[in-house]
Amino acid sequence: MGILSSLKKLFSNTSSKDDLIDQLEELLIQADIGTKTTYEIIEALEKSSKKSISMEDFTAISTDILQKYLKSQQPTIAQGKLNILLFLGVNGVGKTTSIAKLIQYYSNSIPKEKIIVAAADTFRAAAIEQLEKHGERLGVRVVAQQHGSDPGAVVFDALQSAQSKQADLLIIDTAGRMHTKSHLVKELQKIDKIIAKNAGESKLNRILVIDATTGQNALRQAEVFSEAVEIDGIFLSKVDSHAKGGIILPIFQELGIPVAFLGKGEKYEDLEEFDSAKFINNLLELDN
Ligand SMILES: Nc1nc2c(ncn2[C@@H]2O[C@H](COP(=O)(O)OP(=O)(O)O)[C@@H](O)[C@H]2O)c(=O)[nH]1
Ligand SMILES: [Mg+2]
Repeated sequence: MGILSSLKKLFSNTSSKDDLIDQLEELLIQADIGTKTTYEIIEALEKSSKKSISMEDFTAISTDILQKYLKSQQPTIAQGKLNILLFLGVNGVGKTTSIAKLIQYYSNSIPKEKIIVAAADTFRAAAIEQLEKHGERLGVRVVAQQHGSDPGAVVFDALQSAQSKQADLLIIDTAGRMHTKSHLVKELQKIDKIIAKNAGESKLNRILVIDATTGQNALRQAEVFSEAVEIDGIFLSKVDSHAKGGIILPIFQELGIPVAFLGKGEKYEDLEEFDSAKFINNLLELDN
């Protein structure tokens, strides 16, 4: 049962304010928005001087509170210099797919010959092929080396290529093997250093891809990647699934990372700029 139908049932069947608040608490916990936000909403409801709470009261109070912890921020593309998007995230969250969506998105404003993609997930041969296929279909150049080669070397190559072609946008795909945290952190720091050293006058945005279906584990992922490098924004993927991605609230509260984009399917056009009002409506299922 969705949140909305549960809410409707709750508001029509529950007469006591205390009972209602108890059950709302349960529903909010299920929405993955984190305990902090849940308790803030519950406290506000308890403090309300009204004898009974209507569905409208609840949505007004929770929307206000949720809004505080949702920040939208898309990477700005600087003119006349190289813009770099470094894509990070655990294997399978949707990095490569999301990169393909962004190539399509940016190719509205940037000529395709000024966009380059780097296949720095060298761990799996299939990952390189997957990116090359997208590059072919979308008509952009993919810089890649052999399977198993050093990701740092791929990034170095891609930076050279971007500079010699005076590219406007370089998007870097990476591997996100979480088998050992220290290995992952080291590898990412190395890539980050290579960019800092060799990217000249460029603008770097590090985008962490979070899979909306991951639930609470996503906060842990965000913590680990933030430990390695500074994260500038989140790409929240798979919002088309049953999961609504409430987890971005605790991530913003704990780490202050804003959300840039939502991925809503497997096609190139299944991309949206993050809009907090729309996100809250979807989270509370208020629109349908
Ligand atoms: N439904 C849905 N599936 C997605 C989305 N983004 C990625 N996927 C799927 O998730 C799987 C892993 O994606 P991939 O881009 O290879 O992840 P990576 O390992 O992080 O590069 C693939 O089957 C994708 O088609 C999305 O927004 N919605
Ligand atoms: Mg990939």
